[in-house]
Parts: sequence; C-alpha cells; structure tokens
Amino acid sequence: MSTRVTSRPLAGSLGAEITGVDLSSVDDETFAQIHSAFLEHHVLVFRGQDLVPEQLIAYGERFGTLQVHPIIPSIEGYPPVICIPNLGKKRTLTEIWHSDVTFASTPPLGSILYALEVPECGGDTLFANQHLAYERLSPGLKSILGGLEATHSGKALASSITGDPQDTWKLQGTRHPVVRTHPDSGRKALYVNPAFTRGFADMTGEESAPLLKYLYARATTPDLTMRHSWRKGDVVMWDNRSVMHFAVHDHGDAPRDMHRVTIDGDTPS
Ligand SMILES: O=C(O)CCC(=O)C(=O)O
Repeated sequence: MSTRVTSRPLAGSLGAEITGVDLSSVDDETFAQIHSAFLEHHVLVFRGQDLVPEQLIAYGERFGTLQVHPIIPSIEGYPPVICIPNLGKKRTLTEIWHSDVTFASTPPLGSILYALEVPECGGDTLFANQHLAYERLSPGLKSILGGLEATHSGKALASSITGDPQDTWKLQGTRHPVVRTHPDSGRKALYVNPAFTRGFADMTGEESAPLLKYLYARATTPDLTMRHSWRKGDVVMWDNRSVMHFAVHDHGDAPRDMHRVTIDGDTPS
C-alpha cells in the first residue's frame, strides 16, 4: 500500500516539498504522484532520506536512463553517480547559473542531488524558473529569440577537471534553440546559461554578449527563484528543461558532499 504523498509549494515561482515518501522504495502509484509534482513544480525537495548509491540509481531510473557524466568522473563502482564535493571557492564548478550538460546534443532531462554531508550553515542552492523568464519577455523579443540558436560548450568544465582535451565533442559548440519547448507540458522556456552558452549561433561572442547578459539578468530575478538550505539526507531534483540552478559558495572549507545522478533527456526543440 502506498503512503500518503503530499506536496507543499516552497516559493511563488517554483519548487515543492514532497512528504510521505521513502525514496529507497517507490511504488508505481507514488511514482505517478511524484512525476506529476515534478512537472508542475520543476524542483522537488524530499527531506530525511537515507540512500545507498544503488537506491539513488534505482530512484533515478524511474524517470529514464541515467547518464554517465561526459566530464565529471563517477564514484567507484557506480558509473551513473558523480560526487560533488567542496572544491573551495576558487575551484568550484557550480557557483554559476546553469542547466546541466547543455553542451551535449541530448542534454539531461533532470538531475537528482542527495546530501551526504552539509555545512552547519551556507552552501544553499538557488533555482530559477525559465518558463516564467520567457513568458515575461515582450512579444517582439520573443519573436526574435524564437528564430535563434545558441552554441554551448563544455570546454571550461573539461579544462577545470581532468577532462580529456582530445575528446573534441565536449569542446566544440553544440547548437540548441534559445527557446525550447518542454516535451511534456508544451511550455516554452529560455534555454541559455552563463556556464555553457558561448554565444548565438552564427554570431560573434561580442555580438552575442549584450543580449545574453540581458537575458541572464531577466532569467534570474529574485522573484523567479527558490532557495534550498540543505540538511543531511535531503534529496533535491530539478527539471533541466525548466530551470537553471546556482550553488552558493559561502561555506569556506566546511565539508559539503553530494551524490548526483542525471537523467538522460531528448534533443531540445
Ligand atoms: O551542489 C549543488 O548545490 C548544486 C550542484 C550543481 O550545480 C549541479 O549538480 O549541477
């Protein structure tokens, strides 16, 4: 028998906390409720979970095939699980607004992060709703953006880890529409991000920069965001087709350790 699943919105623009769920064993009925909340709220928070890597993988696989990250090494014995440790303020890879792995031709549908160790305070994660960011733009700008593609590259990420610099697909530009349509909801969303987007396709970086800068500012205004303060045992999952996220690095060298699985997605259109 499934438990009573409840969902409570966490902010006006996105995010919900789900209670009544043990993610180590999710039956079909519970999964259907979680999936529907995921599509509605874009970011889901589950507190108090206790998951070994096999259970995190099994939960992620309810949503689809899991990706082996093209650049970040997996933890030993579990190819779909990557570790996101505290690399220090200077080396952090995630204190920048991004949607995951947009330099791939089929970027991930979603990502699931599980907190193994968290600082006493700080180390929060921000999320911003990219459907609302798009919907707020003027009809004129929407029409211009509707005809544009952008180039995305993993070069900076690859060179800051141990990525193989010879593996050129990570480094070349992958083109995606600047506005993508969510395959389940049909809603449009802005799909450019400061971590991986290099510029508009067929334009120079210099030509692209002013409009991208404007879009990033509009896409991350405080009233489009939610902020998650982590506790050990939290699982937070987000829809990469709907949101950008940003890991705030304000916790110095305090240990912060996360496991992540990443769900394969489709070609943005
Ligand atoms: O560590 C976090 O809070 C976020 C990690 C992140 O940005 C990512 O997994 O892409």
